[in-house]
Amino acid sequence: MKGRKISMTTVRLRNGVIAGSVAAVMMLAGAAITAAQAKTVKIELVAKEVTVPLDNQGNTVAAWTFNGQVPGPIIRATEGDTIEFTLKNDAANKKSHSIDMHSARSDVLTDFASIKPGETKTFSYVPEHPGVFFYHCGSDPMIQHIARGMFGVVIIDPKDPNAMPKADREYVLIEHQIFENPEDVDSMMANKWKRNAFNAVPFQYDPVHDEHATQTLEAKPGERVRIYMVNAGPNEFSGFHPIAGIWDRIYPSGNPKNVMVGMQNYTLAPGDAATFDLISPKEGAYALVNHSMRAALTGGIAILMISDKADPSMGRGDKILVR
Ligand SMILES: [Cu+2]
Repeated sequence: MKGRKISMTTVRLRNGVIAGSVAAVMMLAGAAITAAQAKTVKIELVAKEVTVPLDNQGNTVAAWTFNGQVPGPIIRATEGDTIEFTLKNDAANKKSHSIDMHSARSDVLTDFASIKPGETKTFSYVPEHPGVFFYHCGSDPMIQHIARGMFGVVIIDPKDPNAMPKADREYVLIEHQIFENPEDVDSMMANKWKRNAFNAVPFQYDPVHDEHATQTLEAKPGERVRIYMVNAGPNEFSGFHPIAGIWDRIYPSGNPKNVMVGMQNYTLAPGDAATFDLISPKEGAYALVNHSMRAALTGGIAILMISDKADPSMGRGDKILVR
């Protein structure tokens, strides 16, 4: 097309957030079309069978992962972008792996099908709904591929920047159960999990219940703290509650059109996700929990410290998913 210029750049941030390219500057007959109207985001995930941290004391476990980390990288784009997605199965792996992308309308038999070690697949889609979505490996047995760590979050920001109140800080929490023996699929089917966690490590953000925990989530009084919460399961429902707080707003599936206010608890089914906003009027602490006590007391607690001295880097940039 005469007068049309398209350029694309993919941006991969340090923290494993794979985010929007500064893409597609299009000029048609002298009229500029903004990047928001025509952006292509290239995403590449690599299935890797590696060892990852299991607890706050430095013990590790043989995991199956995306990009060598549990959870996998945050994938972030804007409603209406084109996502060009590539999955590679590392040649050093022993198992087939796949992607099940909840933010896509796609084809389970081709796009979501398993690939063998050394193979690669690519497909494109346009995320038409803003929100927060689960992604995971769907290879057989799916319960084991999820339980061993092959999951992550997709955040699709609304095209309208004013669709939701602006968040001052953002955090990703992906809840999941941990089984004693990652090879024992029977125990997974029997739901005999031993511990529960946000983001791979039980009590990772809870020095109250684990003296080896070294960090908490942080914010200042009056700030709107936005939690992107995913229930990776593989089996348990999660009743997400802020002890000592009330959710200012909850957006099921993270869509700004699905808004609930003044909520104490909201249930996420396995495979579901939602956006939770919290504002504290004063200094103090919240304990963000799955209010199912077995889940909370085996690791599903995250402390959100509210302080005037909150670290300005927390909940921003590479500290949205705190590792
Ligand atoms: Cu897998």
